[in-house]
Amino acid sequence: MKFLDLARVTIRSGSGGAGCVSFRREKYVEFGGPDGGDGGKGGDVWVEAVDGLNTLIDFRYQQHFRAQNGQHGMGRQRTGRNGVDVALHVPVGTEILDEDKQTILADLTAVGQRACLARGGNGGFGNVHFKSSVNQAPRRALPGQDGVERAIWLRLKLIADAGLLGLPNAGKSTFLAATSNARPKIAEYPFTTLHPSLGVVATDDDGFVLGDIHGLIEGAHGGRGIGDRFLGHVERCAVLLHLVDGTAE
Ligand SMILES: Nc1nc2c(ncn2[C@@H]2O[C@H](COP(=O)(O)OP(=O)(O)OP(=O)(O)O)[C@@H](O)[C@H]2O)c(=O)[nH]1
Ligand SMILES: [Mg+2]
Repeated sequence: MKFLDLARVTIRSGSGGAGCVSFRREKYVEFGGPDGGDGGKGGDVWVEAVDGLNTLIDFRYQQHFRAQNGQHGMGRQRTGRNGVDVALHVPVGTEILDEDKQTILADLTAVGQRACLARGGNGGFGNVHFKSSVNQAPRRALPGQDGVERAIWLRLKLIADAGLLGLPNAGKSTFLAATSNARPKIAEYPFTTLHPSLGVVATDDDGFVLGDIHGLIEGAHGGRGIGDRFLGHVERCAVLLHLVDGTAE
């Protein structure tokens, strides 16, 4: 599976349905009162952390998500149907950032955790709401509230208990392969590892997750080598292991 840890998506919640202007029509009933129903509420946009995903690659293929609009109100005091919500399924460890890439809107760290990113608009009132003693035939109804449209960034920070750091070729991937069930690519040239990988280390009780990232060289903070792009993936680790090549000068 291809690895992607940053994605921009646009979302739009549903607009509310409009209220209805309608009057009761029945045989032998003169001047039947107003009976226009309310519009339904628009659908919300949610984000939910799910099991079994470890990349945001899906969001390269689908970048727009919109929830359904609410149905308009109808005569005979019928309320419109609410719009269906839409949910973005992301891997555990995904942060949701605002368009400025700074403000954190949500941080999903457990399976099943969800957050609402855009609320659907409320439906408008039908003309039943506007009847009064002085206006028994109101021809007024409200339109539905508009949905919210916004762009957000998804940033994946893998969840590992321990993280491996070190210069390129220090043996990080070899260490991961030797201790866990992961089979990362190992070779004698620097920058073999281009994407972070995780492995589960079996212990007597539960086991823990070990994460391996690319090598860091002097000046990586300024973008040399692969830079510090994937450093966020070891940010949540409780322990960091720094591997040093014992044979190097
Ligand atoms: N002699 C010796 N060689 C090792 C040891 N550990 C790893 N190597 C070799 O060192 C080379 C680099 O190992 P990797 O595990 O790919 O190194 P890495 O830190 O993941 O490197 P990058 O992913 O490029 O940053 C490979 O050719 C390994 O076979 C060790 O303990 N002793
Ligand atoms: Mg490696």
